[in-house]
Amino acid sequence: MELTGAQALIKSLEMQRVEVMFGLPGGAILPVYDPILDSSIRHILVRHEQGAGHMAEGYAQVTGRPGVAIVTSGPGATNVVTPLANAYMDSTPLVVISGQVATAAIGTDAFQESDITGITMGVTKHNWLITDAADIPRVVAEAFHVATTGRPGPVLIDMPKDISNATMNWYWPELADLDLPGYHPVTVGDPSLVREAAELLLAAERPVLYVGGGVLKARAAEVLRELAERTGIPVVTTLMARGAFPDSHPLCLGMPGMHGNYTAVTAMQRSDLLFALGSRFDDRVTGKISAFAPEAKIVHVDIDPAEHNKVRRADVAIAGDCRLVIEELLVALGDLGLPHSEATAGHPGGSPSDASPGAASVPGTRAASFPRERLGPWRAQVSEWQHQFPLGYDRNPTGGALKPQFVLEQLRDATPDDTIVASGVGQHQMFASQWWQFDYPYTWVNSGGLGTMGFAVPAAIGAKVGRPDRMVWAVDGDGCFQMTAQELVTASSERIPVKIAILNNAYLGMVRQWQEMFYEERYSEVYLSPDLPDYVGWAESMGCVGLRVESPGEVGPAIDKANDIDDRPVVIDFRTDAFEKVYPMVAAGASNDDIVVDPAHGQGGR
Ligand SMILES: Cc1ncc(C[n+]2csc(CCOP(=O)(O)OP(=O)(O)O)c2C)c(N)n1
Repeated sequence: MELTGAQALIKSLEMQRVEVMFGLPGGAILPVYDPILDSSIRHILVRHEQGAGHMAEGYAQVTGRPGVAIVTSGPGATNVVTPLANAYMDSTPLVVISGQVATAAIGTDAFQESDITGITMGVTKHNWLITDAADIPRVVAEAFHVATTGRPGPVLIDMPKDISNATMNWYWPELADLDLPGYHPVTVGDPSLVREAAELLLAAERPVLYVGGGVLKARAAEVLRELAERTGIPVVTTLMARGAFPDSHPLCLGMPGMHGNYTAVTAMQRSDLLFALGSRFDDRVTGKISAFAPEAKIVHVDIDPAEHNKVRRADVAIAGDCRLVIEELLVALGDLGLPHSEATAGHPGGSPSDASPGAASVPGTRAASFPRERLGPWRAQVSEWQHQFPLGYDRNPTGGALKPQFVLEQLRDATPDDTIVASGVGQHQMFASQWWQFDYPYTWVNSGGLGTMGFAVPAAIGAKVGRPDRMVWAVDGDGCFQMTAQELVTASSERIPVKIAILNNAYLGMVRQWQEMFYEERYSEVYLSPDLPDYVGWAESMGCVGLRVESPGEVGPAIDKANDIDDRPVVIDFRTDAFEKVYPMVAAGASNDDIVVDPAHGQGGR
């Protein structure tokens, strides 16, 4: 069958069972837009290519399937660089297709030419410039394979216009036909290392399971819970791993790090064994690295061996998929005599997509001295910290100010437990991560590594496209909202009923907080105004319902109203206290020992 390159590209995407792509056309990609009309793939026309990339990320984060974005050459392609960098940092599988000028014009500074494979080399797992239409099916198959295997990540396919117009004979490659020399992602862990890790785990007195986003990528939430319950070891979930272990579980300590709660931060700091699963010892988690968890041995499980010993030397470094390694570990623990779990069943958190056929229970062979009795003092200490330092804020503020934490508590309590929450970057992101109760995996969509303002609105739209059955809220800052709000036009026209809570504190709040704390209250370029723009008017002009909330008593009714609307997006402009700060806080570069609990209320966190 003879096809044009453009037809072959769309057919290849169909072969990959792509159901939706987010994009915006232009000259160099025009030939590819024509066969989209005859395709089964839904195309969502965005208003800015950055929106396309973040929508594809939101879609990928909640479905586990690769997100697809399609853009034209030059400015279309450069507009998607931020989402590529974002997806690279957060290991999100993304396939971006960019148009390119005709091959004969490459290198001539042709109209709308940019060297996008060069530009994105550092922010993609791999990229391809197609120079022969016959390569298209193979390159598409390779691109999806690379994006979704090993440590997931973004890839880019650059498609010159003459290649789209050329003809080729259709074929579909087998896995063995792919041309990926040197690409052999690991899956299972080395059994002898797993055994060593199991022995360390059984010998520890103050262990912590330090869970990162890799656990979600590996769809390992269910086996993680089995590991925690069988060993009785407390769990921290990083910003990228919220939901990987239920916040309501008695073993859950919540989020560690710069704005983590006191117990999670301090448990890691005092631990004698940090069992890191799909986490990367990010500086926002470790604080001053030389002072981080000084007495802890480290077991580091990561599918990407480049993460091992990058920041902190591991005593046992296991390269492998977190789900498979935890399954191997459960077997090893059984062989070493660890009995079945204590009765902590009945907590939510797994999802059918998490089911792991090989993760069945493992018979214990002999009674072990470990671990729950021995962990008694450690767990008692952890509970004491939780009791002593719960997360808090001023619930009776002078003048009836609207506290952002109050808004989040109300929103959390008025929405279904499996609501998907997307956030921007700043104080509102930290408040959302602290105050939401994440009991289900894949319900928290956020920009953890790159920290991209403007992520929330398009990511929420992509998430709603991927999970139309779920309620999707974006929690955004007023600064972030102004960066990508135009995508609400996309959401209105495509009838994607996302809901946006703007925590409008009239400032670039997180930067204001740092200027207050570290620059002697010298506020430089952080004031935004609460009224300009008029968020309600803006929302309505974009086809959304716009609501404004100025006092605590209006919060509940407005949320109820928004929850009842499902035929268009809703935006609520919450006028929150401009001077609220995020606590607890470990200052940048400080030791986690110097965590500052809320000085006004003498409280730390959970
Ligand atoms: C694209 C981008 N530019 C700048 C920053 C630096 N930055 C981090 S948080 C922040 C303030 C965000 O303000 P807002 O969206 O109003 O949220 P708030 O902190 O007030 O909740 C800024 C400017 C960033 N993270 N991303």
